[in-house]
Amino acid sequence: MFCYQCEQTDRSGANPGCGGPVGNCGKNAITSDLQDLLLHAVKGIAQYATRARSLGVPDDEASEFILYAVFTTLTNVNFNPTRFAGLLREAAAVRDRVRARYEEAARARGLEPETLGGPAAWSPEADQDGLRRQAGTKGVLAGLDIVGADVVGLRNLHLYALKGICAYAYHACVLGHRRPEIFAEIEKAFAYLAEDPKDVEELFERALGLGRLNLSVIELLDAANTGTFGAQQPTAVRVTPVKGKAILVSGHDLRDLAALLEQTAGTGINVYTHGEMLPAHAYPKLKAYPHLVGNYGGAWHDQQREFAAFPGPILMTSNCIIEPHASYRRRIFTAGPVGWPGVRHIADHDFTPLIQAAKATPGFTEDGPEEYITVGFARDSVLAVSDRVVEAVKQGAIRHFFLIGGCDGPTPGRDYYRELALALPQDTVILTLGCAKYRFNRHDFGEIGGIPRLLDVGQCNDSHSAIKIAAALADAFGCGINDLPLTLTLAWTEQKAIAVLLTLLALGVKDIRVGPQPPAFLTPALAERLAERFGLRIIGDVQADLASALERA
Ligand code: SF4
Ligand code: SF3
Repeated sequence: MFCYQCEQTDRSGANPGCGGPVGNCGKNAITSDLQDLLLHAVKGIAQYATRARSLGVPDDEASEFILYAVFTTLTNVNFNPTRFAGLLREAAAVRDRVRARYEEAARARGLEPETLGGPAAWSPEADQDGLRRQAGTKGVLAGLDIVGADVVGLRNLHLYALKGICAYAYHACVLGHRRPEIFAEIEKAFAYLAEDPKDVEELFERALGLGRLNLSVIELLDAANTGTFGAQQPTAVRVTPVKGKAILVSGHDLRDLAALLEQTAGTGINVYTHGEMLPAHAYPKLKAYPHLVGNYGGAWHDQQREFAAFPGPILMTSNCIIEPHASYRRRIFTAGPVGWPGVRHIADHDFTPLIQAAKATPGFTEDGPEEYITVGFARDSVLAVSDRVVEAVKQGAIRHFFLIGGCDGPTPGRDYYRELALALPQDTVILTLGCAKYRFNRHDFGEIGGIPRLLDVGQCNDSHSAIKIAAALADAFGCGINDLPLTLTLAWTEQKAIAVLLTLLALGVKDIRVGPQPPAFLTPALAERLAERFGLRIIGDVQADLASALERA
């Protein structure tokens, strides 16, 4: 096993990365190896899929399989080796189907079909040991001794951005929003990786191309969410318990939440959001369910303590799951790409077992004190008051905007984001998205002329909304995004953040600060290049960063 895809990777040695029997997230070596092999298999599907598509016989089911399979390999999604062994067999079958379509289409046109090598020629060994043996040469450091660390780092930048892109595209897809050109681009990018590219310049530029691809994907996801559930509206969300039976829903998948709300309607069971599910309260078609009563707990890394204390079953719809304690292992369930060995998985949106578990658990025996936070400042809510915002800036009532977005995590250095938010002067506005906001979103930041100082744009999945807001402000002021009084400070944990970062860079956004630690797969030379071209920097001292941001304003 070797994995260095996330911020919490082991940095204790000279070369950062999780090796040994278990990674810092709890992913064991078997699972990690099978994930590597699954990504190899996906590259093989993509090799044939690109050719089938170019002959006019795309296989959309194969494209959707790629989204799902890749999503399972994101940090803190799926830890179940049995599921990966199954996915590997499915991947081989999907690849065979796509190959057959391609070959048939080629012959129908009088062409001799190509016989492809590399990942396309892989066939799975019969058992887990055999699969792990195959994985041995397919890890993320493959070719290091031949092509060097920069090339390997750039290949992995592609791979991890693609993981984020596939996760976002999967969320859009399950809501019925698919675009053939997005499938095509994802397949092309995996097929490109299958060729073991070596050209640093080309890899670098194509990485920015993945940023542009992700922009299309998050735009599609925005359309999927708002098209299905309505545009987010500013909404006060209760953050304390309501007496009664309870179910907790975590992760990012709004469709799962909607299905659960429908199935629990009229049962007397209350539904709470956790972690990245918080913005769900802002969607008209979700908040219409009166039993969606509130938000419970904070960001994902506190879940072992919080889930142990929650008096009902819990549903994990996407990242981030961590090893369930024995105290709640019988009442946590997974759905979609998520998995943990021994945890019950709901594959068909029939949440009956969860509802039964809720009825059998005590629920909250009394109401907590009434406390609320406000969410729902996605693009429509902010653009609705953009005249007032622009006026407040012109009059000097708002001096600067800080977007503090991205992921929270257990690693050191993350208090930076809370300290920064609390240190910001009263004439500044904070935009948040992702789960990093849990470090400070219970704080009362007050208002500026009726505009809340803390505006939560939503999940990390709502980053398109933040880009729209910035673009609208730039329009209103007749300037570019880089000329706005706006500082972007990002926290990252997993691979969706990599995709979003590439999107921002592809849009030409400069001087982003990211932390707490740089990605381990970026070599010093690559980090230097990003710093030179985009001014991308790692977070430093709160007061010094704040002073430099306000000085630039
Ligand atoms: Fe380590 Fe992160 Fe990989 Fe888990 S996902 S094994 S913590 S680098
Ligand atoms: Fe958080 Fe896992 Fe990324 Fe969606 S829930 S921001 S870390």
